[in-house]
Amino acid sequence: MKIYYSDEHRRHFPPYEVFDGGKRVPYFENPDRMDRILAALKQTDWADFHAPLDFGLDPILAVHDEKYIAFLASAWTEWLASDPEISRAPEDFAFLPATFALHRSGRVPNSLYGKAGYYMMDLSACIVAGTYPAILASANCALSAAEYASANHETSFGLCRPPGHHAGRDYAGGYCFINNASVAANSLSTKGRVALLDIDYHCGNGSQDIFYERGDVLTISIHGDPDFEYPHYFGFADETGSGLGLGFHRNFPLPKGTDDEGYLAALEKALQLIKEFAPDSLVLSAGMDIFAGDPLGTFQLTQAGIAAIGRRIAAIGLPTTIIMEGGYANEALGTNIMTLLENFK
Ligand code: SP5
Ligand code: ZN
Repeated sequence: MKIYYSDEHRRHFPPYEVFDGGKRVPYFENPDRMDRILAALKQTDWADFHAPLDFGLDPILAVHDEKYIAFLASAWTEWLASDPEISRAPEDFAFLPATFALHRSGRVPNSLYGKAGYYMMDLSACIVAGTYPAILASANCALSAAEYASANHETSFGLCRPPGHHAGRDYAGGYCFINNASVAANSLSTKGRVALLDIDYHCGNGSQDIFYERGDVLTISIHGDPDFEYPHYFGFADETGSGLGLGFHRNFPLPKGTDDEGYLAALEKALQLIKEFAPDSLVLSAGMDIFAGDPLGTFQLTQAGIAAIGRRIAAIGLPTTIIMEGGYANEALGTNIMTLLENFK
């Protein structure tokens, strides 16, 4: 299997994030995640690693707001220039706002902190010196995987970091800046109908936002119910798209503690919808935070459950672009992703 990966992600390693209750904790979405996956995949005889191609900004700007991307590109250097305390020890800091826009008016502030509160939904999408090159490389991994899958009618893997599915058209959040899976799905949509299935533990609110009014890309997310889980404001079952997109978005919110059986029942329904849509290709947002014991999850999926998920998705027989999303039980992450992928090789 072709796997697209770049070491550029290492440049994005914020020293902390802020949890509920204002708790400052070490950054869960860390480079060690990739090291665990690389170690596991390098032990197989089927993982074929490639550096991503550079697709430039056009495919990114096809799904993201131009001013939002410009903010991501310049925020760190502007911040550094604005505050001598930061420039004395930049590696100790993460650029984050302390004021958020809530219901946005469309009036983008001119000030840097104003922009940050406008373009960020939470305190986890921290910007550091290397964030921008890392997110571009991550998007290029997704695009490279999509191009290979579509040209060869095969399954490929974009080993993306940072992840992407929480990033909307014009906002960052949940460790995500550029929505890698949506960038890939949008590029594939120029060649045919696309389904984007999101199995990360958290609702793929960014992908939902990006394709909400489109009928040519079916988006489906299976996740912890926003009634108790992040991202709190999106991912309810009655959100089904609007305008031309009405009926082309579906959410499967599941209870705390969902096990293999409960999860696979929801997956069957999602796969049935995908079959009815009859897409030409599939994008899979693959978050492994569904695994039992994930520090950010509550589901109880076993390794056998993850294998079954892979088997059932592979069985629908579509060329699939698999995109890495979350998963924070680092010790198990390599084995989990290998267990998922080996069904598609
Ligand atoms: C890509 C992805 O998986 N992003 C997830 C971002 C989740 N951020 C919210 C974290 C809420 C943490 N709750 C911790 C419970 C600790 N027991
Ligand atoms: Zn997640």
